[in-house]
Amino acid sequence: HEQRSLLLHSASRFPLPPGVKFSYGTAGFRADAAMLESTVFRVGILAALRSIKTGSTIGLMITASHNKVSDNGIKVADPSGGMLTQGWEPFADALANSPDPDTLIQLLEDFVKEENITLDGAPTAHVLLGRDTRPSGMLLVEAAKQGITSMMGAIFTDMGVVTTPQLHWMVRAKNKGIEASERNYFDQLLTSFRCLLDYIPQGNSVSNEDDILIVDGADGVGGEKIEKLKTGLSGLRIDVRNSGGGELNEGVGADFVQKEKVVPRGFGPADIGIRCASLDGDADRLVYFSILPDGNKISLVDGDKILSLFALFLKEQLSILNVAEDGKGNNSYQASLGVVQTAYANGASTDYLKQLGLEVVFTPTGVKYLHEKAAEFDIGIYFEANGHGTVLFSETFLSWLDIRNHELSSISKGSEQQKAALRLLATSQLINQAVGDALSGLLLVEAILQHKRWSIFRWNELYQDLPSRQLKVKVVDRNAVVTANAETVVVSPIGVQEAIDNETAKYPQGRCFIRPSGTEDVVRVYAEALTQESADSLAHSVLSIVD
Ligand code: NG1
Ligand code: ZN
Repeated sequence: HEQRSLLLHSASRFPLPPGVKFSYGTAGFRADAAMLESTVFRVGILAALRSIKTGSTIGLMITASHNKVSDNGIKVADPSGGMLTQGWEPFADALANSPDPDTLIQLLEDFVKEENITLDGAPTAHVLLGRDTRPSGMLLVEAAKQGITSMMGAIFTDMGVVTTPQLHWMVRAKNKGIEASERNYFDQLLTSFRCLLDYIPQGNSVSNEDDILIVDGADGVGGEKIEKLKTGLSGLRIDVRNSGGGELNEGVGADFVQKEKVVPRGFGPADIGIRCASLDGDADRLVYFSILPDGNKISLVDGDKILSLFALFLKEQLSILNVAEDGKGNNSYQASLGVVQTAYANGASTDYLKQLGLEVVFTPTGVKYLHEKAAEFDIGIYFEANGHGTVLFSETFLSWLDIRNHELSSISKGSEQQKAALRLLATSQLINQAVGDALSGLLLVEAILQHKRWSIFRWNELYQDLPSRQLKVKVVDRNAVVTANAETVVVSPIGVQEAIDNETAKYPQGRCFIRPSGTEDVVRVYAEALTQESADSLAHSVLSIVD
């Protein structure tokens, strides 16, 4: 009928490029931007279907994050603002790879039946679109629009150039009935940041005028957004560099800084001693660093250490809150606090977190896994070592906190307990509940450092990272490597794990694992050991097992 001919017509304008195979991967589809038009068009259709199915607004973000400027990608945000439900990933793969319009339509018909999606009557769908600063984004966003509108009843709102976490935040807000504009996003961040500064313990609030934070914007979208944020910001001085003048992600950004451990472009000896931070190209990753005396190498403060700082602060607030007036713990709520890491977390961070008495859980790489696990706690903190992470608060705990805050404001207004309740509430507003967000993460780090009157050096001393090395290697078929136990063990090909174990055993405190990347055509090797030399040597010998 009508829908069918509409789809046939538009699909014929987006032929599949020959000889490529698309896979939804750890972070949606990614490839050379020139290959992606048909994929983005098809994901537009998928997003419209997902919106019809859920009765909610869905997000589509066009970005290739920290990858090079000639790449691009597309991912879907579900109604909660989180990643696309894993159950739809096989459909996304099939859709992206279907060879011609007829097969595509057959696939859609089958899927619609299987998922009980009703297209009769007057279905409605709404998709929020966003893109990063990549030049290819403009063309690709048009393909997405074509995909969306080839489903009858589907409309889109183009949010223009936004950070990935902004788009996810907007989807979440929209579905909660909150106005989903950029202004609202900034207002929420600024208000909750202000609140955290207002409740800094007496005597700690003297802010040093010379104290400045320098942010490397990776020449992506983050820099310009921080500039906007700054216009409403007080209590923090930020200097932004690499905010779009140079080549995206080239010698700049969180991925570069974390992997290479050298200063990004635009930084140098003049910045020694200053607190610096790096975002990635779409501003969902954040790492901190300070420049070492040689003016080129850096001391890295990675995602694990951001996680540790958050964990320490939140644990402290919870324990202040749980000391009841009558000393019997009345009206206390045993909130569960847990942290989620991947195998890439530095072993020293895991030891530190366990010493704090926290529950540490491991999942495979990929935000979707970490997020899901963190959502099982009242306060769940997750971070990848590369700086992607956030803190999730359960609805139950937030409701309790809200009531408790009201109680406290009548029985002990201004008490330490009430302040702790307010700090926790503000943190839940500041930190993005949809996905890891460099901007909100940065404000939370800054608020906690001021709260504790800590320098970046004091923070970095929480524990000492074990030396590590990450390598990657192109192989014929990376998916021949199959892992288990949160990617720490290779189950196939047979014999590989044994060979890795044999190598690892040669190094004191050695730890090593391999896994196929979900975003690049490589197998990744990670090694950790007591010295940098041994971490390097372990990584290289394991690399030669794979190669
Ligand atoms: P892959 O390529 O699957 O390792 C990388 C990161 C992930 C995650 C995704 C999405 C590493 C080792 N891996 O995934 O943590 O951030 O990109 O961007 O950093
Ligand atoms: Zn990113």
